Amino acid sequence: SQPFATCVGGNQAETLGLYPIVDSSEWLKRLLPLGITTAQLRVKHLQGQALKQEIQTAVALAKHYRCRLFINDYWQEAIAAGAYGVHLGQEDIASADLVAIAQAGLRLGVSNHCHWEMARGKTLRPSYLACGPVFATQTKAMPWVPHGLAGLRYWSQSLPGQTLVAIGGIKQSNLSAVAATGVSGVALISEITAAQNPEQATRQLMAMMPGNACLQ
Ligand code: TZP
Ligand code: MG
Repeated sequence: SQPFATCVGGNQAETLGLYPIVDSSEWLKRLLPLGITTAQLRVKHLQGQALKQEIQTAVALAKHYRCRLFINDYWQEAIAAGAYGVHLGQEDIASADLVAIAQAGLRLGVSNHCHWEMARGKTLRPSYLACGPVFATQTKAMPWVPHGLAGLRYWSQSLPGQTLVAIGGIKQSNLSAVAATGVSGVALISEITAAQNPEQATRQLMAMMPGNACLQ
């Protein structure tokens, strides 16, 4: 299998594709067999040994299905489990050891909600910059003005070669327009996890974003 590049691979755009964010390895068991190529484990309800175990289970599943799995927040547990990457918010940066993450060979994704954060996020040279919210969302309190499609186009044109991930309020009805802005990945929570039939919703969303590639 391909060795993981360090998190400073930020000047090399890659296609991340449809990027579901879920809160348990149970979700990954349901979604990864469908061919998901990038996913995030965003656990907010576990700690200690249970958290470590959940991250290890998720990483093992991701390796089995050759999916790029980013672990939200828990960078130490992600390093210990040999995860593909870590996803951090700007508020997490000060307390995270970015050098340790890079030296362990993990990728880094960073959340960005406004121009100021995009500028700061860019200086970290992450594997991808997440731009959100694209549209209004109920999933997480978002006191920022949504980037909108025009904002996403602006970022993809002004940061050529930078891997960008769109997030926030993305649904089947707007996915094609979001993908057409030139972003490398499209992250979604509720459109998948709150769907009546999450597997069917995922298949339909994937079909709208062809060309997803698994790790070799
Ligand atoms: N960061 C920016 S928007 C968002 C996060 C975590 C929530 C996205 O959830 P949804 O349900 O896809 O709008
Ligand atoms: Mg965080």
